[in-house]
Amino acid sequence: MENLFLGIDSSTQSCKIICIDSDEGTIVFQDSVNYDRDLPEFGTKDGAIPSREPGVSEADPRMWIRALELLFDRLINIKFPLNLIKAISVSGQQHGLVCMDSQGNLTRKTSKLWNDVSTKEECEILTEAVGGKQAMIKKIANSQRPGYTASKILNFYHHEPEAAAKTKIFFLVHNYLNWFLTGGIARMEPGDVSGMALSFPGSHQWSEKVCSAIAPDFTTKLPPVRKSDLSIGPISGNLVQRYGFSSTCRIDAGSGDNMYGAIGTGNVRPGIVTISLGTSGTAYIILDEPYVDPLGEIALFCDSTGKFMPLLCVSNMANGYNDLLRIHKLDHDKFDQLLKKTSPGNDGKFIFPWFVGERTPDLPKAKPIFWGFGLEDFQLQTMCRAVLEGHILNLFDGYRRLPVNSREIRLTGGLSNSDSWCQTIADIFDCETVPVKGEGAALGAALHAAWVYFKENNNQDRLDELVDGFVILDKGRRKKPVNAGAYQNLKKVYSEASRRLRQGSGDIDPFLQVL
Ligand code: XUL
Repeated sequence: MENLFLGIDSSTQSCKIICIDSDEGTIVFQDSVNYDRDLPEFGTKDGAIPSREPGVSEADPRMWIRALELLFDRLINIKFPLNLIKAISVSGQQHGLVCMDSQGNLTRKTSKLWNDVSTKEECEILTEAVGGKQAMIKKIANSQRPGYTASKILNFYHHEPEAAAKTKIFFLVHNYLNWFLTGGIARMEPGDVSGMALSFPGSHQWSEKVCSAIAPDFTTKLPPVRKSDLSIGPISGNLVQRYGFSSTCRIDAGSGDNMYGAIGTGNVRPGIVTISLGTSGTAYIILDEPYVDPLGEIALFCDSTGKFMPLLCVSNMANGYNDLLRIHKLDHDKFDQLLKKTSPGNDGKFIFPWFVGERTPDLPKAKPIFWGFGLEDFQLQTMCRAVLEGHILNLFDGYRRLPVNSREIRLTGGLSNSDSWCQTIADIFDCETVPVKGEGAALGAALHAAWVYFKENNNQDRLDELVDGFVILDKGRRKKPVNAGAYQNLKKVYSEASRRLRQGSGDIDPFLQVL
């Protein structure tokens, strides 16, 4: 156990850690803390504080630190040799905003998360300031969406000007945890920074137009952005004292959860597609050069290895499915049994699964829509298939814009454990799917920590070797498309109906009515 590396994934609903032994090629420890269950004092549901205000999704950043402390306590209790950990890397949910004063106090008690869609107005203001959507895409390779960080910051300046004035540092989630782990180092890196929508990914320059539309002094509050493949400093003396880490343990740059999901699923070179089925649904590829979607529906981010990462994100994925299970007291097996009573394509019935508004298509205030249902169709089995297929049709509709033609899709995230999900994705995408074993982003973080450590200490670039040694495809659960024909027309119907719903020709926008 000479070379241990710790990966931490601070995600929407939980904090997971994985410790790898790079010499043995083994995972030596993994554990997780679920915020709702294990930290009830923070009062979250699905990782966010329930809010009456439409579209608001926020959490107390101290909860993420508390989760980490709880996991370190558990390691101490089992006498884990924390002193042998050579480096730690943090994966964080993307886009979440943490605001801090010069003393390290939060100037905003809660952080607006990636799935907060309350900042549509601010997106419009920023877009107008730059000269419209096309001009914005030209400047930063992305359109402004409420999920991204820029509009969250403008919203803070608008609604809490005094607190914004007191703020000295604007952070993303993983930067905040790095700040805690190092005892005060404030650094950013290109992967997560590209999700702020403040710069052209990879350009190393804040967009003057976007930033000045937020506040004149705003860029002085953004920490320096350094390369993703560097460590940022040693672990803090305080954590060495409390937990027995070695004082030489390094904290590496860290990144967003999708960037680390890519590493944890072996997606480190062009030609591979990953779909992550978590609270959000994402599909991404890695490219050597930037890809800019003229409609701004596919985001352009940097990855955490110096390349580019075009990414589709839908905000509705596990939510509709999990709520259906909860409300009807179903488990995955019972759901699958019910599904067997229906046939693929559900005779044309599906749900536009826009339960919490939607990022792609860009409908932050949308509501779900039942399509094709007659009065006799509201039976549980029909609903089950309509929810499952609705989620996947929605994902596919955005996926078609990714510049890729893949023969195999790698699946990660909680729902990749369900064979119904894996098979239905294979059928709707008309492409083989294979789940990747383990926790993608946390494993990616541990592998990144090891990669950076060996680069900095032994001058070795072992990324491919580490990925090949640790990323295991669950080949026994590979699914070939067997019902692709059932979805050919349905996909066209979904796409065209979605387009018409959004076209809008009347004087009210049905997606903006709060009834
Ligand atoms: C991606 C996105 C989500 C979060 C989830 O742009 O917003 O996938 O990263 O943690």
